[in-house]
Amino acid sequence: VVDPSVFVRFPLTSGPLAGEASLLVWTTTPWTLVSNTAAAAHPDVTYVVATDGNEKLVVAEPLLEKALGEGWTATGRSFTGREMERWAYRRPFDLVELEDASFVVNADYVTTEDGTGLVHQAPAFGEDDLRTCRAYGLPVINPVRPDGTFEEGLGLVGGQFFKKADEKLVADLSERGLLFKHVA
Ligand code: VAL
Repeated sequence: VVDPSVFVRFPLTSGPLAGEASLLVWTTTPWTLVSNTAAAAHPDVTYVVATDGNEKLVVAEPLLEKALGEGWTATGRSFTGREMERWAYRRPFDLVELEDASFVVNADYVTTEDGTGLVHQAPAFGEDDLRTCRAYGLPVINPVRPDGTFEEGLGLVGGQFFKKADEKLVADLSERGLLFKHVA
């Protein structure tokens, strides 16, 4: 089974681009977006604000073309990952309770090989994520039970097997205009 990769808009709610641009965040495990606590940026990478004339997305400079494709250009505004630290965003799903989270963290393991240079963080499901998020005092959210199903009462994923939830979650992101790209 090849994991799908999804590119998701995380609308910024604090910092200089609040209400104006979204982080474009990449993940290969959409079902873990329910447990998102942060988005990781490399402190030394330059991130650009790109536009298609309609909306603005933040991506790592070296990945602009690869991530966004034709029709997107840099606006001239850029920030280092270090400057973006703690910018807050609206998380993709609010199915579980979460406080004092949903902001940009810095992590050295983020690369500019694939994706957008902004990596979705779910500390319950990744070692790097756990280490990174711990350093920021972020909680570990795990709504998946030992049998691999989501806890009941979690809206569109409640009771579902985690891998099966991918499809529903991606469809929901798409309906809400948050899905930029889905590479199956
Ligand atoms: N960070 C990883 C991802 O984006 C997981 C472990 C959540 O797919």
